[in-house]
Amino acid sequence: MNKCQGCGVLTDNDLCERCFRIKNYNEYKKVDITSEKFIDILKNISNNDLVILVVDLLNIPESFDDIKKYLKSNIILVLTKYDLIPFNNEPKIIEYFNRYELNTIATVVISSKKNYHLDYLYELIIQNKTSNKVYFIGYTNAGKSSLINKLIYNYTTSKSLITTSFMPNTTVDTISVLLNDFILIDTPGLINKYDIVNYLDFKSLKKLVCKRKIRPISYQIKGKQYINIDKFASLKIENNNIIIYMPENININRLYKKVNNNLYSVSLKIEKTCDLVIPGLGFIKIMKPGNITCNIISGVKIFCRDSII
Ligand SMILES: Nc1nc2c(ncn2[C@@H]2O[C@H](COP(=O)(O)OP(=O)(O)O)[C@@H](O)[C@H]2O)c(=O)[nH]1
Ligand SMILES: [Mg+2]
Repeated sequence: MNKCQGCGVLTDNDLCERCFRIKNYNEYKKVDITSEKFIDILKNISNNDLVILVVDLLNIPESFDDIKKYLKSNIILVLTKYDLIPFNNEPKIIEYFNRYELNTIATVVISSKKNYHLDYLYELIIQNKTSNKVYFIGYTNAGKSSLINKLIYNYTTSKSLITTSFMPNTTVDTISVLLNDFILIDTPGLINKYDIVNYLDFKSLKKLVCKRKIRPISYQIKGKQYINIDKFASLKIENNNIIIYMPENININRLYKKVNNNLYSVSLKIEKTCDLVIPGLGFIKIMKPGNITCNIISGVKIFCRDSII
């Protein structure tokens, strides 16, 4: 048995059946893995090995406590999918991440898709690696495998590709790839069990895929109004201004009276301007204090954070 080059699972061939089907037929199959496997991998990273923590700028986790708990190595924080976000104040974005108190030696904003800042990141890796291993960690779907593929494509003559997809848990086990004289190690990634991706079928998951830069949608809300976000969520808001940052295929509309749905209801008291985050879906900037009722698919945990823009 050897490891599948696409996802790390044990297989008799170079590529397992699932990766073969994703690559050749665009056919996806969801696999269930747990965070325990990833935590075991984290615990086994030596303090000497450099770690690249990959964060999706569109899906920033509420905290990094799990990662901080198990990881003692130096971290290069990589904020990716910059091509998708409609704000371009890089110093401000980088400064925003100070609040997480990660053990970072550098922070860089990149886009694997647009090859943005990959040269800079490559230099940082070369300068800061203290062993021949560099681990890529973060939440599932953050863009770890895409980043490794881009580094291999840019800086080696190798053609091997790790499987990437918009489905969670594409990478199943560690995958090692050689980047000249050192090894890049891809990992499955931590699962946020409160992320909406865990509760959607294939068709809905496809809607979450963001193909181009997000176009924010603003609403001035006078009196009591309802904002419907596809079948996924609905907000009851009074006298406020909001800006919605979500993928273009999500259907968003405003209603003046309530429609029945079987979503789970959460009441929020907003004290100051903040972002209301729906993990995996996007976020809504709420400009004024007030009460908001959010109806959401049961199991998804929304949260408020200081506004990033
Ligand atoms: N627009 C954009 N999409 C990206 C970027 N990096 C990754 N993605 C997409 O994000 C999804 C998850 O990527 P993947 O590399 O499989 O994430 P992983 O689970 O962390 O390995 C895929 O649909 C990728 O095409 C990026 O820089 N820009
Ligand atoms: Mg992956």
